[in-house]
Amino acid sequence: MKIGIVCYPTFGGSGVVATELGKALAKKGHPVHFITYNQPSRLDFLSENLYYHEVEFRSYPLFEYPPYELALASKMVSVVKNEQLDLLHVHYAIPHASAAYMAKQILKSQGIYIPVITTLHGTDITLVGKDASYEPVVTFSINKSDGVTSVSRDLKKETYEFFDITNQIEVIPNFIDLDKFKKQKKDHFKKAICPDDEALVVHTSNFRKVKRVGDVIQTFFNIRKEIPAKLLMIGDGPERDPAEQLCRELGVGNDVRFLGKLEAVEEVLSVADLFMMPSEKESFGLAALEAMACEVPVISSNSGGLPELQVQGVTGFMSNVGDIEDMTRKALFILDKNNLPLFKANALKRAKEFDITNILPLYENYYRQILEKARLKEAI
Ligand code: GMT
Repeated sequence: MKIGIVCYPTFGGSGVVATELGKALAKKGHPVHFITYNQPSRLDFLSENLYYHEVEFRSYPLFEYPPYELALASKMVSVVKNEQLDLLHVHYAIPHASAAYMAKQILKSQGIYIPVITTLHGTDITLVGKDASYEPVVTFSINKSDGVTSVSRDLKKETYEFFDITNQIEVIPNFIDLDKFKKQKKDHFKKAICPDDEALVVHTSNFRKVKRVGDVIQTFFNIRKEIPAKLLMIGDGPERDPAEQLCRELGVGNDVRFLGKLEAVEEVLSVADLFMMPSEKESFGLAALEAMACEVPVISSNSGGLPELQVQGVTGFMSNVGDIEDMTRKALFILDKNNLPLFKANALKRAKEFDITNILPLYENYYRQILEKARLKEAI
């Protein structure tokens, strides 16, 4: 199958899933064409089956807001035509699904039929998509997609609850490449961060409000009152400054390090004892899965799709959003030297269920199903 993938080329979960999916499909022999405004951050290896098409958009003094969606649709039209793609798979509904719909209509007027699959990732539904400024377009373009997938059962449920959706939604969870995300021997690194064998807590995110980074700091403050511990905060975003300020106010500045955006997250996860994801909303929680694959148990909220990833009391614990006392108690239980080894082993065992080799065939089968449906439609 010749597949076009449209995504955000950034560190965010949807871009990571799209890029890793494209790389895995290319390895299996499918030519994959990425269409984005920048080289995706994890598109870091060469393959005869991988192509990248940059969306260029001209600005003009009249445009206060450059019309990216139009440039994207135009690029999709040219790539589908020139590369004779079989299908387009767009990740994150806004604005990719509506741009794909426009491209599809343009191609149809030229006698070319291209099926479009939209994958819903989370905030495109739970936060941004629901907003009145986008909702009608999101609803329309989901309904007009030839196939729709969501990364958890919870996200599927929420999509049906908040939008007037007539299309079927297929759940295909996030996945992990266990060759990349695995515990590596990094003793020197652990020694440098935790010279007195302190417990190491890690958080990674885009530091948006929805991630509740303040809860990570507050919980860490409580943990550190009981046991020696260090905290590494990876990523960057609007809530980083307030989080650093909170560390200063609580007097934990010396035990918390903000590392900013980091490529090799797996190296830090390799020496971690606990991962924290107290999010207000989380459709799946890819960052938690990455931690689990590196044998790190997780303290998270019980929001969104997290209960579809975490097993309560086995891979870690889930608490109600904002319940810092509960998260503290549970974190201390995990970090107890008598309990930690089992939690670590369980985290890895669960992560293996989301191995890319298990999930990739789900996408391939779904593609075939949608292509078959499209062929039947064309034949009528
Ligand atoms: O906020 C983020 O975590 C980034 C966001 C994105 O769209 O890039 O991630 C979403 O998609 C990931 C991949 O499917 C999911 O694992 C994340 O849970 C989801 N984030 C939220 O729902 C907040």
